Formats: sequence, structure tokens, C-alpha cells
Amino acid sequence: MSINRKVQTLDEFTIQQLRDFPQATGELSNLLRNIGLAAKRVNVEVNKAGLVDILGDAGTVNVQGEKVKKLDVFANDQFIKVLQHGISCAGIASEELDDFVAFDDEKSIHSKYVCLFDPLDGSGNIDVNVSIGTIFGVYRRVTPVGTVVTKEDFLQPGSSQVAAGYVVYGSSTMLVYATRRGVNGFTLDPSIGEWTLSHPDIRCPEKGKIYSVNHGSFFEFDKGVQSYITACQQKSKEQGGPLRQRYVGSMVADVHRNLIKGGIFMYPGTSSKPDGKLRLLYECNPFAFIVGVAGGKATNGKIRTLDIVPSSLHERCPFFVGSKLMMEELETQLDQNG
Ligand code: P6P
Repeated sequence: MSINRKVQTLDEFTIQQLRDFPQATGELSNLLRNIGLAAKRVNVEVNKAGLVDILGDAGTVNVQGEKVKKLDVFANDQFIKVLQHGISCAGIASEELDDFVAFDDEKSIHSKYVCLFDPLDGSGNIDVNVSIGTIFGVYRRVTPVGTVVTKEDFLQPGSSQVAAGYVVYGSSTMLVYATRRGVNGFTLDPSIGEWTLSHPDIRCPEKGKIYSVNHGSFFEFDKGVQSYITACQQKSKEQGGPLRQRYVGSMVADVHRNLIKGGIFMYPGTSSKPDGKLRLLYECNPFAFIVGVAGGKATNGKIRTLDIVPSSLHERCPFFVGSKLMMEELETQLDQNG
């Protein structure tokens, strides 16, 4: 495949955004470029994970009680270092950290943004070479610029995000991010070490033929979820026939595929875990924002994910996200089955 050298790089794209919106200060563009730099450094290590001693466990356990893989630690450190050194972020929260980290140097306290990260989601797949990813959300701080950020800067509803994105370390490595102006995808061109615009203005198809869920928990799901899954399996020929079940077990890979092709991803609550497994702030909210900007929908089964008011950094929520018409069919099944 010949690579078109005329494609825009992430730097060129974000600078073009500044030209198009002169009132912008460039701080958000700079923040996104910083994230792109950290992701390139993570990508190098992910790509050689099988060759050097960074596979396996780091010997620690994170706030979720999950064994921390060495790559998790490396990825977390990269994003913190790049953003702390930059001047476009006043603090971060991360799945790998019990509490948020305020960047309290004279430059950082004057930034108007904070970031929340899952630095390496799907890390259980690292050792078996299945795609993994980074997820992030960007918020405008609510405390005064020039002061050190506090927890309330991080406990904002997802609807307050100014940008959100993810990196999928897969057959190729992609950075996809959304602002309210649209969703754009950049593929890493290793020959020049640049993110290159490969998927401009991504739109989520109104419907698709893919549903993604961990069937192993089927009998623990609510009746409404079970009835929706069964409906997916029983589509008539006139309705296009049964849907295909695709579930990698790595959220970034599953949601990215469904965003591009159309589909629905579900991580419902269960009788044993009513809030499900996924974290609201740095897994669900970023994808709810991205898919929403692209024309899809995201809920916790009752209300829009983006409308949930967080009470703690690591809270979990049931998560349903995907094509608009498929989400509406799910909502009907949930309403009818209580
Ligand atoms: P289960 C990975 O650990 C993760 O957080 C998501 O990336 C993924 O969608 C989910 O958990 C898979 O969980 O319970 O189906 O194995």
C-alpha cells in the first residue's frame, strides 16, 4: 500500500484547527499533541512487548485490586511525564493511581485543562498479543486558573468534556480523538514517526450487524438486556438476519470496530456486580463523548452516560454504546422488560 505523503500530520491538523478558529489559544491543540507524543512512546514498547522483559506483572496491584502489568506502569508514567512537562495540563487522574495528581509548578497551574486516563486498557491481553489501548478525556477545570487543581476539577459529568480520544495499539496504531467539531482518526506512519490523518470526520453508522458483549454473563444480565441479545440473534431474513457477535475483551478494540463499522458494545451490570466493571470517568465517558459526536449514543441503561454526575474517581457504571438505531432498540427492550 503506497502511503500518500500529502496527508496531514496531527501537528498540521491541529495547527489548521487554530487557523480555522482564531479565537482558540492553541492550548488544547498543544495538549493533544502532547498526548500523541506519549502514545508514540508507549507504542514503541507495546510493539516489542514480546521481546523485552516488560511482559508479565509489575508486582503491584492498582486501586482496582488488579495486578498491574509492567506496560501499564510504563504507559502511566509516559502520559504523566509528557503532560507534567508541558504547559497545557494542570493535573491528571489515572486508573493506575489511587488519587489525582496536581501539577503545581508555576506554569502548569495556569493551564485551563485536566486529563483523565486509562493509560493501557485491556492489559490482560498484553501477553497474548491482542490489541490494547489508551483512553483519555479532557475537561476545562472548574477551579480558578492560577491555583492548584482540586478533586472537583476531575468529578465533572462527561458532558463537560472538551475533548476525548483513544489510541488502539493494533495491526496498525491509531489515535482517534473528538472535539465538539468532529471525530478524526490518525494512523501512525512509522516511516516518519508521525500521526497521519487517515480517517477524517468519522461518523458512526446508524445501525450495524455487530453486537459485542461477554456472553458468559448472560444469565446474570437483567431481563431487558437478555431480551435485546436474543433479539439480535433472532433477526429475520427481512431484518437482515442474525447479528454477528464480536467481543475481543479489549474495550478500545471492540468500540473502535463498532464506531467504524456500526454496532453496539455492552458491558451491563449483573446480579453479582450491579454497576458492571467499566469505570465511568476514564473508560465510559470518553467513549460516550466520541461516539456521541460521531452520531451514536451511550447510556448506563437508564440515563445518558454523559449526564451521570460522578461521586468518586474510580466509580463503575453499566455501559451501552453504539449505533443510534441499535441503542434505541436496546432502550425499547429495557423499557418493556423493566
Ligand atoms: P470481561 C479489559 O480488562 C476491560 O477493562 C475492557 O477493556 C474490556 O472490554 C473488559 O474489561 C472485558 O471484561 O469481564 O468481559 O473480561
